[in-house]
Amino acid sequence: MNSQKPNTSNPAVLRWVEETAHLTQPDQIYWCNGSEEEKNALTEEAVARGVLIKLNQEKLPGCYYHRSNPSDVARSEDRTFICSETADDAGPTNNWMAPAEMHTKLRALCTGAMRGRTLYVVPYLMGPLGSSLTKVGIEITDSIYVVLSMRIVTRMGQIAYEQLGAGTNFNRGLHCMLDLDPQKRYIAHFPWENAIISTSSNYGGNVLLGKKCLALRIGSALAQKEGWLAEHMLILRAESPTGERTYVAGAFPSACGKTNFAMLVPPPHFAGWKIRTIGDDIAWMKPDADGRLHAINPENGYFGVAPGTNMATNPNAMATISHDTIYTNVALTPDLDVWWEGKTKEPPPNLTDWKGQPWTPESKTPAAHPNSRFAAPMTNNPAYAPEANDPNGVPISAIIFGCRRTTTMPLVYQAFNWIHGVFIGATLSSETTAAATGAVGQVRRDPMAMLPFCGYNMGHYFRHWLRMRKKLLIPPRIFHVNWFRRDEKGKYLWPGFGENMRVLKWIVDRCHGHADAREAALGWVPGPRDFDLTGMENFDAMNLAKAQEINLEEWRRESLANDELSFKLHSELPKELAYQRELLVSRL
Ligand code: GTP
Ligand code: SPV
Ligand code: MN
Repeated sequence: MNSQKPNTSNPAVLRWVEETAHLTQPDQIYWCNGSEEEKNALTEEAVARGVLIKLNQEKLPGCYYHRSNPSDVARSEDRTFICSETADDAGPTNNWMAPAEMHTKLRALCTGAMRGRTLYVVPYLMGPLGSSLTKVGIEITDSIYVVLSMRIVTRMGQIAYEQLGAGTNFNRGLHCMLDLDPQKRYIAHFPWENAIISTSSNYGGNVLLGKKCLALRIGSALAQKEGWLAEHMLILRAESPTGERTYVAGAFPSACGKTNFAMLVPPPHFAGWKIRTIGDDIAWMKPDADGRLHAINPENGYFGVAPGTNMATNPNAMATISHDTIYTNVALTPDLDVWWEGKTKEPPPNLTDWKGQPWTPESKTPAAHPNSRFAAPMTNNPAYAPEANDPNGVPISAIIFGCRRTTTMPLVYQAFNWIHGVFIGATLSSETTAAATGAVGQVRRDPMAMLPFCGYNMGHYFRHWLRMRKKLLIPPRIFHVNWFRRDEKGKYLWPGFGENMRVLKWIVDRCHGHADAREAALGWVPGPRDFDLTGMENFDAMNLAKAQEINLEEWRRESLANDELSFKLHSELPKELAYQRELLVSRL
């Protein structure tokens, strides 16, 4: 390895790396440039050190496998802190610690933390080169797995120094793996310093600092100050057979279907419709001169959920991850192919599970961890939209709030207007998933799918959303969807995946005034003739009515459950949302 000389002359970068090296005392410093040769050399080294396993190169060219520590398999929300000046700035939905106190704690943990190790300097961009929204970050890490993953999910290397120039405005991210002891795990954000420190983890959103930490937590705090939105949203282009393009953003909580929706393949009845992916997890959106909200995807790759992904549910994802992908915590076949629950109907007879243990279909535990993931470049996606690289972003016509709820929430409804839409987003609730540590399947309030990602006071965040209306001549229409409602027997009421095209079509038609709707208690809903069921097997208007049912009794309970968050935010809750609550109750 021969990159112990800085590849930038930016004094602020040089000084910060020097200070950090002084603190962490690595054996050597490696300055990443993002080149192909560098990737090959680092990959080879990771394999030699046992950090990565080379997969079957005939079946999966350029693919590698990583197993994380079993105590380190998902985001740790209880160890995630917003260290703003006051607890009020972080608000009641975030963990807070005073910046000075957190710095003292972390300085102690990071002192000498890289002894005997390499300190990697990872410069990266969040956003296309040259966009007014794009941000520069530098992550200092002692994890070669993080370096190789950041190279996939961000625009990493020299390109970041190009955008930075002689400037001092870059996010300072420090990641020390330590010994992965959960007690030493901190994901600490310092919005006022544009800094992040992450310790004792080596997994996903905890350590790929450009993603949740910079693009969402620090990003949202910045967005509030600067008048834009940093959101946990997919971005897609829906193109009609006549070539009309509609851009849609969707906020669904973690593991609730963003990647799948962003890569949707329409069923045969919708031949001629094309869905293209701009982003699958994060949107940065800004009111533009045309009075519309324009969105960019700050990421350059997907860090997606493996379980459930297969040729029927998400063929575009399967193609995306067929080469040049890093897999984490999936299961392995004897010939070093990958497998996870739901990949094939019948599991292979013999596997090595995500912990490295032999596994057979009789085993009582899953072969792949439920939060096992892939990291793949977005240009691998057959449905990749080249607009993903457009510095001006794409104009958003619709925003969809999506949830995972077994009961209560209908398949789709539309907000009456922007403020009602903000209320719908603010009261979003969803069942917890394996994307974060802790219990799975518990309904919780997850406003705008941002509960774990809003870097400041949630009440102020709602106010920011409400104010955005005044900056928009043509505000996006707002919708709510739920692919996960079930019947009494536990069967999904809606087939989901490609069939979600039917919902998307109604949404797109509503944006252009092509589809009718009926006024219901929750908002506008499709009438029976406005929702295309042609070509569906075993699904008729009766099934749709069941998926769309609004049960007033359930909704009264839902309103009370929502009050819990309102009480928590009390004085900071914008009055508009209290009025919307009253209006909803009056309609129930
Ligand atoms: P994060 O990356 O954690 O933010 O997740 P995500 O929102 O991108 O969710 P993703 O698309 O990866 O889906 C999560 C899980 O839900 C996977 O197991 C999918 O197979 C499953 N899923 C996605 N869409 C649907 C759907 O329409 N119906 C059903 N039943 N399951 C779905
Ligand atoms: C999420 O949890 O919403 C993710 C995965 O997208 S992680 O990058 O681990 O946060
Ligand atoms: Mn996500």
